[in-house]
Amino acid sequence: MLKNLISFKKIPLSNSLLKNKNENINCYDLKISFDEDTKLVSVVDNVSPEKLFPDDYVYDSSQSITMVNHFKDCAEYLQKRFTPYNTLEIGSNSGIFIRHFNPDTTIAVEPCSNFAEITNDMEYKTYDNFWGKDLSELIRQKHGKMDLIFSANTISHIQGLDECLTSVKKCLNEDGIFVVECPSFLEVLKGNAFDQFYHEHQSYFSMISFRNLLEKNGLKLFDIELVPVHGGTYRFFVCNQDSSIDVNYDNINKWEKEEKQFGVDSYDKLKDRMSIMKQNMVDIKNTLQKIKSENKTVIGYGASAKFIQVSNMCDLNASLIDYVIDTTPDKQNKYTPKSKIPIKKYDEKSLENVDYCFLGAWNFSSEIMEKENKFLRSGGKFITHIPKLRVIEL
Ligand code: JHZ
Repeated sequence: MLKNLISFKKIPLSNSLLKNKNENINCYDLKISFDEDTKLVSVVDNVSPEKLFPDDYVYDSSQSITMVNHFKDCAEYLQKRFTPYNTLEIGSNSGIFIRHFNPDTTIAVEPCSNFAEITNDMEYKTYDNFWGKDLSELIRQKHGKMDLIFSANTISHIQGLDECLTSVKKCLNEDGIFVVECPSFLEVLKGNAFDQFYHEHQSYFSMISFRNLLEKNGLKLFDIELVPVHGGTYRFFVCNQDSSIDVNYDNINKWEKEEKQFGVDSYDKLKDRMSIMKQNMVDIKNTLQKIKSENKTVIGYGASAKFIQVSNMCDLNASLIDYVIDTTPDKQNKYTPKSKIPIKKYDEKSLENVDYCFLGAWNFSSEIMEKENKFLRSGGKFITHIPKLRVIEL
């Protein structure tokens, strides 16, 4: 049974940037629900995947050194641990992970054709379709079953999880491994990261809910790790239900205990966490209003999907955040949807004459603090709202 956890009215799609300020934009209600049966927290579907992931999708995972290093290390680790002959990646974006594999035995799925083109040019056969029954059957017929299927920040974007998971199962060799990375819902809660709620993020997996879904679809969780990207990411290791692979019960039981203690499987406890998140939203607007009343310059750092959510959930606009800087060429010279904050190109002089930077890319805080040490040393300040609002200064 689905129960409403938190709802937001008229929220634009987080990556639907405006080319000009007066462009019309579609907004949709954002309703997050809790399923008492599977314990899954998810968006109540109301936007089609084609609208969410168009052929000019702007998010490029290669814009951060942290992510480039993360996926290189991950690729090397998985090849060493599982020695796969052939590999499939679901949701390959700009090829940040797949580039560390042999193109002759590796294929990819990426529905955003602007990104599929990049990996096709890198000689990785890339299907620019949405993952599901039809595509998985085509892949199985053409390429056979896979030793390794990898998917980062994509399974949590897919509507229709049962079809998604049975399609994975059908493409997996008897002793094949399915590795999934996605933000840990436990860490989302610990960080009060309300900005992780957006239409692209269909599911918010706890280990408990993900394991329930796997079991429902003939798959088994055999190990789990927490990796320190995107505010805390779970790396799930999955195999066929009847595979002989050893299950790491120590790890799994440890996380189950921690999740239960925190209340990720309890509707009432989750409701309490939502109240803390709501307070976080109020604090952001109040603080920005106060700082702006002192005539300070405040800009956003990183026009992430999360920044755009913060701007709309907290009802911000360019009178509170003058503009936001970002390194992604496809985001620059556009506006955040609805909140209409200009997005400017990042360069070495971007922080000159700036008093405060609101950390839109808070998940890259260490990378950014290191890069912007000069700004901090000259008295510049960062504002972060994770896990609660605070100013960072030297
Ligand atoms: P970043 C995306 O979310 C969308 P976003 C998606 N739905 C998803 O699941 C997660 O990723 C994983 C910029 N930047 O990675 C680059 C700088 O300008 O937190 C990005 O635009 N300078 C697929 O969009 C943005 O910030 C920098 O130094 O919330 C960060 O976006 C750095 C480090 C980043 O993901």
